[in-house]
Amino acid sequence: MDDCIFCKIAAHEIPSTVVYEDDLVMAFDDLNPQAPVHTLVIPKQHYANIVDGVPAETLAAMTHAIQEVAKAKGLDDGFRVIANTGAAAGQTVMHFHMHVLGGKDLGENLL
Ligand code: DGP
Repeated sequence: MDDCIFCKIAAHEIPSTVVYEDDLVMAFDDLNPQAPVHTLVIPKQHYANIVDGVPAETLAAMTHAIQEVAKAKGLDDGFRVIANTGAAAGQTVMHFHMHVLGGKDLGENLL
């Protein structure tokens, strides 16, 4: 996708703080963190959201990346994973991503 900022991050055309990367996925720190740890996990291939036909292999790679983020960031006490899906849910970047949030007591806040 030519105009997609996360496609450009995945292709290293736009710089980001990479936490984990493999052939299928990338994890990088959010530009506007909502918690002490706020990392995004994306597929390198463009999918609009979690229900846009994402292959099982890619979903498994994203789960693995979440584990790697938790390890790298020391999220031993727990963390939250959120995938805003569609504009009404607050999705602003229409390239599937999962937020990994932690590093403080998140309580019952939604994000
Ligand atoms: P969402 O609202 O679920 O679509 O979250 C999009 C997130 O992406 C938001 O928390 C800010 C982050 N973001 C947007 N543009 C960039 C960028 O260029 N670099 C990084 N690292 N994060 C970005």
